[in-house]
Amino acid sequence: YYQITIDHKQITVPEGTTILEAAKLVNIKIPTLCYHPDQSIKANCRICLVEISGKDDLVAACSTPVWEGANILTNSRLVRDMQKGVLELILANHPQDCLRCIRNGNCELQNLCEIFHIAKSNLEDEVDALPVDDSSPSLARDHRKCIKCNRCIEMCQDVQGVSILSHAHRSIKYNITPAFERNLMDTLCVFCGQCSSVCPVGAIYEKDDTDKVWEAIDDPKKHVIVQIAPAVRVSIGDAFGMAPGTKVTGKVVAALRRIGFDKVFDTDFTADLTIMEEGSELLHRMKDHGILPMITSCSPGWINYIEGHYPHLLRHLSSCKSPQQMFGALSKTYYAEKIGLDPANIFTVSIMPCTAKKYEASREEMISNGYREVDAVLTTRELARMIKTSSIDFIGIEEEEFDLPFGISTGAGVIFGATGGVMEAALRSVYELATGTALNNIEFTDVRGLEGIKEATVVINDQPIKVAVAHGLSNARKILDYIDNGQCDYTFIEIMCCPGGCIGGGGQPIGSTLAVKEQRIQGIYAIDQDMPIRKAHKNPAVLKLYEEYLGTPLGHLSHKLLHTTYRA
Ligand code: HC0
Repeated sequence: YYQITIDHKQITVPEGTTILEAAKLVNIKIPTLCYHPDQSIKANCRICLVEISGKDDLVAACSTPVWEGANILTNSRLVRDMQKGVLELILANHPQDCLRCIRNGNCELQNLCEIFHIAKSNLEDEVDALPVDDSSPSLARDHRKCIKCNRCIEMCQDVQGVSILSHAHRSIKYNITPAFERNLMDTLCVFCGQCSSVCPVGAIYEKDDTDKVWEAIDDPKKHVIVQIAPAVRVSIGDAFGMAPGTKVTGKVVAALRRIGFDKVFDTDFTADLTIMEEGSELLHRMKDHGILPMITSCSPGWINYIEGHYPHLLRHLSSCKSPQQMFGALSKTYYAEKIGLDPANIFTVSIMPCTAKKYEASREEMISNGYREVDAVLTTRELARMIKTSSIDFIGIEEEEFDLPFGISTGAGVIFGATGGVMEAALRSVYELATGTALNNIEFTDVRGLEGIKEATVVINDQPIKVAVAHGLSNARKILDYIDNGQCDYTFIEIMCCPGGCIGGGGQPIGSTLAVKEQRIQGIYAIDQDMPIRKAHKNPAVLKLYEEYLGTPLGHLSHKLLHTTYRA
């Protein structure tokens, strides 16, 4: 332990504590910009400079460990002048069009400018005008706004292991970009959007599709329906200052009706349907010596990854479309028939925690009955903006229920939103469908939580079945390498692209730290626990859909509408 002094306050801290961490212990907030609580220390923005008293020396608080007798000043004249100077240098190379920026009001650089009262930079705005890359349906990059903090690179290289974003050039031309300054669409980017969720400014962000949705809502000829993904109900509250993990399902439903959607449905319904199809596919492969392990196919960033990086393993993927697309397919067929509308006049929107879902909806395979299955995908962040634009008091709005027939779901559907949830939901059903006996303990806790790769063994008809769950693409890669090396004895694997699963999706409210993700996961399992039905194959609306329309799981119509193929 070391005895140190910060701003004349004495404290004792363990060896290895940084000045930034020590200051936090005595409630002193040193400004930061490149620092992120879940990432490595980068120390490249220099905004956290502090003074070492008596030495006329400045050090970066985020990267400097304390020492015995250290006497640190965080609020001296020198510190304030230097911090403000650093900020002005960053601003000299940053467009000052905050009013038109997607991160206006939610930008770490803008916040610091407010704190330092920077009304106008003393330095001229020197920004060069590289064009905005809006080549992909998921993400846009505005090079001019990048402050070179490197958070996106760490996310892309270390956490996701896809290494699309990297450094280029030196000095004034130094840039963060894909190789050869290509557009994202011309790379193997998986569109997970994890870069956008750690970007402190508006340099990389979700493609905004809200105008498209407003246009459809305002068109009297269009019947506009919407589905909400499992993870959105425990995250959108963050955007309105609610505690992370708070369940706001009924409020989102009410808000969507106020916005003007004609029907409000639940993706959890088609998550249950996915279990019927995927569970049946697994049992079929196990019985008929099909390709094993079978791997889940509902996370679109994961699909992009395996298609781009491990195409020789595509036969391991389940052929099921994701719940988003199953919903879309049914909306243009079964639902259109049921309500007697021409599918050309049905506009289907989904609210997803995910930027890759925008790309998924745009794939040419995702056509049913001659129509695009999902017409527009909004991330949680975009929906929050629409709710604000509509002057809705989200915290005060009274809860409402989903519409029928796609509003009935089970606990199995909602846990899709957390890593391990699809596996747990599948096991709850596969066990009962295979054995014909009731499963008493339905909580498979071995596959829950934030550990990168989780394993479990389940005995079905006296046969031990080994399963695994991975989230975050660098963990997915380890599993794929086991399969490649012939070391894999798993029968079924769940892979989700984003760390934490969809609750940690790249389209979730800004500030989705590890601590926030943990709270969202608790929120998801709490909803499951409160549900009257917790097994997908017991969902009465799903059973009715098979009876009335689809026939049987893996049957002809199910195959046509609910399954897909992949691109090598
Ligand atoms: Fe997910 Fe999904 S669980 S991918 O994370 O399967 O985005 O929440 O909507 O489609 O249901 C995302 C979340 C979904 C889908 C579902 C799956």
